Amino acid sequence: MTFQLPDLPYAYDALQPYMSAETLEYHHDKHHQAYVDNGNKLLEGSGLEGKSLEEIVKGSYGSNAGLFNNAGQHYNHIHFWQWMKPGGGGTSLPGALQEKVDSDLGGFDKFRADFIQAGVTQFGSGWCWLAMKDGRLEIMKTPNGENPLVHGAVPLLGCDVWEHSYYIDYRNARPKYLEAWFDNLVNWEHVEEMMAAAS
Ligand code: MN3
Repeated sequence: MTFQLPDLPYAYDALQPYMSAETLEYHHDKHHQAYVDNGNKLLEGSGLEGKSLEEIVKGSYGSNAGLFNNAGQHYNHIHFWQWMKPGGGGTSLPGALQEKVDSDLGGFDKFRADFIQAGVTQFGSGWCWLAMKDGRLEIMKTPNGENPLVHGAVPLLGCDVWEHSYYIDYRNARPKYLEAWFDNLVNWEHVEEMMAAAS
């Protein structure tokens, strides 16, 4: 496949005041575009041309770092845009997701605290995740462009904790960004759809 930058599913200013138009414009138009452009260059001659994005991410992990970093970040960002929506967040999860969070993660409050803590404690650039592994929900964190796909799990929700995702709006206050993101932006219906597809 050839990597292509998807359109944002909302306007640049739709996630204000929690994520500014300036942040979204740079993050989508510059950072994600660069992963797409570099990924396409590195895909040529890699032996993974024609594979799905998931196959390219898994197939380059540990063997082609340049391609992996860019393909991984392309995958992560395609979903990151979908994992947010205007008027998202809140404390009420869709029913099937709530049940799974209760049984596997000790309830919503513990899930929220553990997810935010994973993002706060990811040293340097990376992501924190809700993922499905062996039929159970897990909280994970990964460095750089890595994601749960390369650890035998399926990502259901991920938050980008690279500084480019929050520095314009929150400066160095990563915990404040994570709390605002979780409480106000998460598209829980999309998370539940990904959980259903992974089950
Ligand atoms: Mn990013």
